[in-house]
Amino acid sequence: MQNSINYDQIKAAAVYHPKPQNIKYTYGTAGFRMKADLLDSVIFRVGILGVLRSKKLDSKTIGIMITASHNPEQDNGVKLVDPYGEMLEQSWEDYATLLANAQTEDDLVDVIKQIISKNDIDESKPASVVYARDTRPSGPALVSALVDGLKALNAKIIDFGIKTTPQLHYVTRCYNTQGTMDSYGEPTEEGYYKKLAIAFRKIVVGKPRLSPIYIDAANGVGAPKMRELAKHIGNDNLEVILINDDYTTQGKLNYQCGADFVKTGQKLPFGCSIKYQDRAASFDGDADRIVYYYVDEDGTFRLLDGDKIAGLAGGFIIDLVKTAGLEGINVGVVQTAYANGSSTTYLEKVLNVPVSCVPTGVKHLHHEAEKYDVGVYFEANGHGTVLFSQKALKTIQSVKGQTAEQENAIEKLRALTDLINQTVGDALSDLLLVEAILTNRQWTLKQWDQAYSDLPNRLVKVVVENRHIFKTTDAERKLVEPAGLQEQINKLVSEYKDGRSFVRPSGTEDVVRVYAEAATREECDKLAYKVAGLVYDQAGGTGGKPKEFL
Ligand code: 16G
Ligand code: MG
Repeated sequence: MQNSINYDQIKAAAVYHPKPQNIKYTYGTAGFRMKADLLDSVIFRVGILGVLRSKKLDSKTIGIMITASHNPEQDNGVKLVDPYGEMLEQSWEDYATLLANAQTEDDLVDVIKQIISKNDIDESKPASVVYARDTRPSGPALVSALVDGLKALNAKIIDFGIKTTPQLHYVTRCYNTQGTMDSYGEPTEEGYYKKLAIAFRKIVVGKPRLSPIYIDAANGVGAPKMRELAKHIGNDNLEVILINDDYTTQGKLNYQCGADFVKTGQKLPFGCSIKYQDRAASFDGDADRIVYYYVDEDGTFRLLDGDKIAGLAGGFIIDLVKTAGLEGINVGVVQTAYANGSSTTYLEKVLNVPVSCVPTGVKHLHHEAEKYDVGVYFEANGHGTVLFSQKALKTIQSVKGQTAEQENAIEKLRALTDLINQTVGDALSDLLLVEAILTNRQWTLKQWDQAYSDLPNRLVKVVVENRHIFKTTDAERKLVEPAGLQEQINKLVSEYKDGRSFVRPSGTEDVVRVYAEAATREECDKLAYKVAGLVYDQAGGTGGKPKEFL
């Protein structure tokens, strides 16, 4: 009875991980995320949930990642990864929330029993969990809380050490597909690098190497991992210069650097002094986002965000599919409301691809992208990937080209299916994707940028008494509640050329976000702050009205 659940054992372990009073935890878009010192009991319970999920899914290995991505260093967080490397099934998010909020040991046991009975879980099934963490100083203590939770339910525990979030997603899928037809790769860090490096070399073979790429690693886990990956690829294929790679000095993680800093502030990260014609990119703290940038002749900062990457990747893949003569394979792109209006127009009108818009959050994009044979999804913030359906994979694997040109395109598509992380957006894999495409096209960042010009855009945060009164529809592009507010926003928007604006409650911060774009920078800023002011006045704004640019 090694595997069955011993409730006394769970209670005894839970005593060491008491839930603080007066806190309500919620498993949100990115799992649990908050100040690290509030997370001990939560992580212990996430361990328990991971074990239950594994038992439910016939002993498949579940992944658990301890990270708070681009948040400040004092925060931390945790999320669960399902067997094929996808986000935890949505219906289980509620169980995570229930477990986290069980106040006493007895409450905790009650919730566990509820989950077991609702899901008809066979308690005697063995369970297996693989976990990793990023470089945050709070990581080790949280890992030990996690391990206590896993041990309390006698799970098989695999410690994957310090890793990027996408590496944990990768390894989870590897464990669950080992020895099957869909084997995803070797379940090791080394296996990950090899798979990516081999694929990259296949795509760039015979093409002159580009100039070096500066990588701002946000002083996070992406720094050591990128260094490792670069070794596997070799300097003759890709020249990488790391900056903000100090992941051991406390206080530096994400501080004035990283993809989120660059995207939000639309400026260079600290420590980056690139010149005209240099090429640079930023990862976020757990290396699942990437944005590119350069400076123009006149020193203007130019950002190539997730939308630009979607355009670049979409265009390249469509060309390859056409050249390979695989007309039966449809390519589609998935975006969120934050996608720049110009990018959507470019995709629809120039590349002629279908574009879907879904609510913010990787799980929404991922699921929508699965509907295409080849589904490209990117959030403007730089999180994204390309998914190949079973049908596409089979075709690409088996088809034979009639001409050398066709065969070459098929070979490249084949390599892309290995190069691109199929589980989740991955800064390392996405970097190689972009570099591979630019190397093939022999494009500078400026040439890539010329596909379309972004409409000026602005994001403003509004602090309100209760952000949960905001309800949206139409992939978050319209407010349903508070009643009447959307009509007022529409009226404002209609006064600006190419104006667009929407309002949604954040899933990761206690704020409401206002997005606006318009034909000129000035108009865009005005629109953004007018809408923000409207929200503040009409929906319980607190702590000062946002009023810059008005
Ligand atoms: C999380 C999401 C990201 C989304 C962001 C929005 C995942 C893994 N991550 O980081 O996709 O863009 O939240 O944050 O789903 P917001 O709701 O605070 O605007
Ligand atoms: Mg991240």
